[in-house]
Amino acid sequence: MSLEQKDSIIFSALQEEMQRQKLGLEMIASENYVSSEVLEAQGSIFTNKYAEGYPGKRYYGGCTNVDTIENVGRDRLKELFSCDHANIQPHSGSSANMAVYFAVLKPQDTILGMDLSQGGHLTHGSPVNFSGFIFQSKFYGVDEKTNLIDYNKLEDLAKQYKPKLLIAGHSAYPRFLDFEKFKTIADQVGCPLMVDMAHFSGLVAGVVHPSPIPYADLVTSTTHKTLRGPRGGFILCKKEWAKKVDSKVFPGMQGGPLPHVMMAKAVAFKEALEPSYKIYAQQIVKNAKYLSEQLIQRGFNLVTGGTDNHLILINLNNKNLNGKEAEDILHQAGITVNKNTVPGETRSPFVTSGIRIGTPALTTRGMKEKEMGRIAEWMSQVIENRNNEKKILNIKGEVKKLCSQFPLFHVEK
Ligand code: DSN
Repeated sequence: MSLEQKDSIIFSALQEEMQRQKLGLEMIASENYVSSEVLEAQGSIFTNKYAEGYPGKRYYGGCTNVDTIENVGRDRLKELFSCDHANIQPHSGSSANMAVYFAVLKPQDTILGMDLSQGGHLTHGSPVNFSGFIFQSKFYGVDEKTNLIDYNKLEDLAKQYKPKLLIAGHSAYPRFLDFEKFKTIADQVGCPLMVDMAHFSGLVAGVVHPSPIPYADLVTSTTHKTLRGPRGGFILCKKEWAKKVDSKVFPGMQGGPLPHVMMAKAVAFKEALEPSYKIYAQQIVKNAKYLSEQLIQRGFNLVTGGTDNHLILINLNNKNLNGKEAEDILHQAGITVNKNTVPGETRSPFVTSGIRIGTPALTTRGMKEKEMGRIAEWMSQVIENRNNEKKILNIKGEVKKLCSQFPLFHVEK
């Protein structure tokens, strides 16, 4: 029996989601479209298998094939990022971070991470997250004028708080990070440096972003953002941390891994090792830079005045609407973005003063600078004409037309 016959409500939600993904402009900076091969792997029968443990050391029988995919996945990941050790079992970026914290810290130890409201991540010490209630979290942020990380202040804070772990990484910072500087500061206070490269790991793999590997003691990432793999996480580390990290992922924090997801990760890592992936990563950045210029020309206020990576943060105060209103109105025109806090935020995280946009998913569809120019114009038109329903519907029609010219391979097959 097909899914359609067996479970019509779920089937119809899937159909509608396919239409949404096909006919809309996906501009959430942390999303992407996986290849049909990654999709095939994640939908495979490996989902049936328990495989607690690691290759050659499992707590279940019948793990020969899981061992193969996990070994291949780890080897590909080590090759991709030139690192000593890889663990591909974390179910997500959050669980990768949790395993690293458990490997390095004791409850109540101090961590120093980037403030969530200034571009950091929930799991870097936010009081509403496990990282904030298990550990003493302290934060660094950006300079009030430039909105760039204030490394001098960071150094002072590190000396003041003496963290047991310094965390670099962000979910809404449009510039490169100075990993050498982070490492120098960590060394000064005698703590390890963890880099959460979830947002930009695909750019590191594509050699269009500095690599944290030479500097960081431990690196975490998701697999589904710029890296274009299945939803999941991984950890890379120097040899001396390998045993501790592995034991904190399993049995410390997780039970059985998700073999179908590890398989899909391995497929995605192979794709990222191919020369075509470098061209993809270059185009993500070219698109983001061009889109930035086009938005600036239309009077948008970009945090830091542009971007080095795949994401753009827009402060909407000069456009007289908040982040939530912008997210809603752009959605009506078929453009998906997310509201986001901006440095110096005065509104709640449910409202915000900004939006965050990104180019990884559009670039996967094959869109280039020409399309970025059209999108900037539509975004501007939608926001300037937010009370003009007819105008917004017209733009929605244009968006659909553009999307039909850039089919989604796995949906169209
Ligand atoms: N939620 C992710 C993002 O959108 O950046 C980070 O985990």
